[in-house]
Amino acid sequence: MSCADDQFLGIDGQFFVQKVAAAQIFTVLLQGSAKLGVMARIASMTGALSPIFATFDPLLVPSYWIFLVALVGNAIYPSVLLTSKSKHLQREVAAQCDAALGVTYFIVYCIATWVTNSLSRTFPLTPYEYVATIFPLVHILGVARALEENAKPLPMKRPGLERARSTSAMETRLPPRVSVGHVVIALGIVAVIFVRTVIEGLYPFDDWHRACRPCDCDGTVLVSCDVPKELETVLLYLEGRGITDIAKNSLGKTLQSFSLARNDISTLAPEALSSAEYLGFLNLGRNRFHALNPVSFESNSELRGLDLQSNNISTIEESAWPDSLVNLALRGNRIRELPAGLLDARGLRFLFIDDNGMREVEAGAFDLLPRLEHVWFGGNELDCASASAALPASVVCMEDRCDDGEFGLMPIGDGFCSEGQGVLTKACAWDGGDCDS
Ligand SMILES: [Ca+2]
Repeated sequence: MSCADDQFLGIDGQFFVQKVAAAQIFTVLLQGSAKLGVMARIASMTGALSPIFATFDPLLVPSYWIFLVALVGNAIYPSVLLTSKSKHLQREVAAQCDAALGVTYFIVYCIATWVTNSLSRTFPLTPYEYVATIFPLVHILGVARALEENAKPLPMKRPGLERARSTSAMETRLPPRVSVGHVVIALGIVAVIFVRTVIEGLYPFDDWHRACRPCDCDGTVLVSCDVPKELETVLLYLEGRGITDIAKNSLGKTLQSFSLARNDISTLAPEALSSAEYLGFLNLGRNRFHALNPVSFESNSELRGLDLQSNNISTIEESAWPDSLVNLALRGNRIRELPAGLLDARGLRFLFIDDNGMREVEAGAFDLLPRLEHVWFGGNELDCASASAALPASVVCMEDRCDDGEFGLMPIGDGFCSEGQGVLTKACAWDGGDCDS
């Protein structure tokens, strides 16, 4: 079988050019139809990445264009090289082009889907997407093997292959008429795939300057997030976009970490977050909240961290938080009093109520926080000593300021060792103990 394969379809085989021509049409169709739309959506995620992947942010748009250029190149190169009278161009260079394009498809796509946290796209679930992702890799291995075989000295070849090897490049080249047909078909496929993204209104035909890109706002209300939904992204950062509210069902189900820091939100509609049922971390810091409205989090039974720092919150109302909540940051608000029996969060371990100008903590204020470990209390009128009567003995009261950088206070106690994010310090309770193992 492999002998026949070498003789007819291998790099030196009689039907090598026909095989390459056919395979390249298939590659263009598969890569283009499965991935160009994904790459276009990823391009419009620019500016909405987690700070962890900020380095890659400027690369999202170029990666779309690299992918598109690779597709066009893939459509054109076979008809140029396979019609060549030079055996070197017709065989080796064609195989090298093939391998280079395969590497491009694989690497560009994997990095782009990884940094946008579109994990189900990187590790696709449907057989079609699976083939489209893995095919270039398998193909590269095949091409590499063929090039390697070809590099072997002639005497190593079996006698039967001598005829094939002696076939001149002129005889085996793709007839010019076929090559014209090839390039027309291949470019036609790329054009159809491209037009489909135009119809869908994807990058570069979307409104790049819209305030809530990659989502859409009606005025200042976030009304849909189709691109992140379709990418099934798990992290989304829409910071400083002037957003005031979120319409029901705008968020995708796969969203796990969502930042709306530095917007203009004062209240959230009751079901604003209900569609994001796996939401684990929410940053609402530096908005305009003047009260806590935990009714908004009723459907978010996975919520582990909530950052509400630097808002305008002055009172704690009676509130039941999801039992999953581990870290609540109320730093930099105007909560002057902590009344008894109102803050009810059965799983809460880390509470930031520093920089509030706190004057009074009632006895029993922490009674409904049975798992509380650390309270940050600096920058208040009361200090830890004067609040100690209300604090259970097992709770560590912190007066040192835990400095949060671009990653915010949410890494503390999130269950992951957040080394390099500035929280592995005594003042930050050693990342909430996340690095102990
Ligand atoms: Ca951590």
